[in-house]
Amino acid sequence: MRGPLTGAGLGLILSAPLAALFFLAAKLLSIRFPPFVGFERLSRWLPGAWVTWGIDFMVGVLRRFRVEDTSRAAKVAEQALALALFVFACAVLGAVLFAGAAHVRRRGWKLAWGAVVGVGLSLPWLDERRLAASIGLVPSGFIGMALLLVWLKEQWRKASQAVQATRLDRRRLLIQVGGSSAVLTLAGVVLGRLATSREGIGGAGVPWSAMHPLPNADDPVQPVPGTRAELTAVERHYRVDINLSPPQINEVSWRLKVDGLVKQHRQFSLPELRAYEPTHQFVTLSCISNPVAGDLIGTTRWTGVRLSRLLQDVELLPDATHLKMHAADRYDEVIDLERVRADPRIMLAYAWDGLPLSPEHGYPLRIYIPDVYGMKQPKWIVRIEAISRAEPGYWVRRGWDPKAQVQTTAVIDVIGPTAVRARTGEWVLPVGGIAHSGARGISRVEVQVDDGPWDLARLRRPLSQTTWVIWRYEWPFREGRHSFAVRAFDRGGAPQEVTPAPPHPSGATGIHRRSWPA
Ligand SMILES: Nc1nc2c(c(=O)[nH]1)N[C@H]1C(S)=C(S)[C@@H](COP(=O)(O)O)O[C@H]1N2
Ligand SMILES: [Mo]
Repeated sequence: MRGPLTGAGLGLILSAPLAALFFLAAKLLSIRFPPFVGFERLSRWLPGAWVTWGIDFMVGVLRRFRVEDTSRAAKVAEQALALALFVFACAVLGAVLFAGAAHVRRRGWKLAWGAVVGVGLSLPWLDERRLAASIGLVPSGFIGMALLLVWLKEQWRKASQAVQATRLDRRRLLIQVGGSSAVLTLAGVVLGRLATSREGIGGAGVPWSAMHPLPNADDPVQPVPGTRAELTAVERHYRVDINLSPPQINEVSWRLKVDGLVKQHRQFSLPELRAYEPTHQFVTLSCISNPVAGDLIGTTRWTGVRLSRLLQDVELLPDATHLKMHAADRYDEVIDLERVRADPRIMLAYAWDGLPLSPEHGYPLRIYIPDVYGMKQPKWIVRIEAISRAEPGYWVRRGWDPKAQVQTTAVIDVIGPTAVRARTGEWVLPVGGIAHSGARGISRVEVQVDDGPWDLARLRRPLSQTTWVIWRYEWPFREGRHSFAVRAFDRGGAPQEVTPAPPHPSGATGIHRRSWPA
């Protein structure tokens, strides 16, 4: 038993320099970081229910710790998990290697065994999108590590068999291995970082919002200070997707392919798409995993080409009824052609707030579909395929609502912090927040304090029919501790769902409550 354990320990130590080497090499070869590839593969592979549970759990923990930016923290947590998985695999490699090598005498066979185990364990980390480069890198890394381990096993044995000062010899070996590992790790990370800083992708320029007033700037209903920003800065917009690092797409070689049930396959370059008359729309995008009052929701100004307009230049065959959108990360979703033809707001977007999409948010092209959660709206689109029937998309296949229509919700962002003197002379406590109902708008927001009646809040004119609405309420102040609740009604007067439901499978519902003072 000592053998495999020692092997696992040495594998654990060596996983650090191997990861650092991969980090540097991945940058230089422009392939994805192998530990991330393995984790992404696993997350696409596991049953949807497990992944959903994992995401819910993570969002829950992050919220409990009141993390500022859930989606960013979640990505960091996932990346840490990916590294942990990689370290674990290296420990397994060490254990298997030591266990097997104990049964072979000849040095040649030991080395052969090392190579076999190395190749075997390298398979899950290969990047299928850059197979050649990744086959050049990953197996050699693992084989190198395996051979090093075989050699170390020999050294370990010698150290153990030395006539005297056994402990010391072993300790010296460990210190040597650990020390060189640390140095190599540091070097790999530093060099890798240097290689990254040279990449610098686009994104330069001035956002639209820095040069233009918002369309509702003159509205007399101003947000209560402490309400979230009405227009989310793009770098503060939540990010949710199935990747640990976003697909890096080169605009020069990228094409939007349109094929399937079409008379003739078409390809569009980004300049060709930009040459169409652009359409602009203020949009609130929300993740279906967003809990009531969560931060997986954001609003910005989308620019793109109307999908219905683009389709005029593609000859669809009569039996085409749906469009399947394929993304560079192998994400996919399907949309009804009737809906596309009926809704001119549906666009293929290439800009947010006047700037090209960032790599995280779908550069170079993503779709906007009003009234549905983000899961229905692929980023990094590379291909649109005309098909003749509905098909479940990525998250639908994993158990989420096929329609994924945005739920009506209202959120209290801020209470107070203190009562203020109103113009009428009485003391009021300002309360403010947002309400959102996809593209169905908000007609009414009501606030209830303690067991009092539901009272109307004032609504600020929204940026568009497809964004959240900012509301505010002046509560006639009374001393003591109070509980505040808020509820919303959509444009048609339909009340929000007040029964609490978790995000899975159809989006979170329920009344948001807060007490004051906190
Ligand atoms: N290609 C691709 N598109 C995707 C996803 C993804 O994983 N891959 N995630 C979807 C989900 S679940 C959401 S909530 C939105 C989030 O968009 P954002 O990260 O720009 O806020 O992207 C959607 N589009
Ligand atoms: Mo999402």
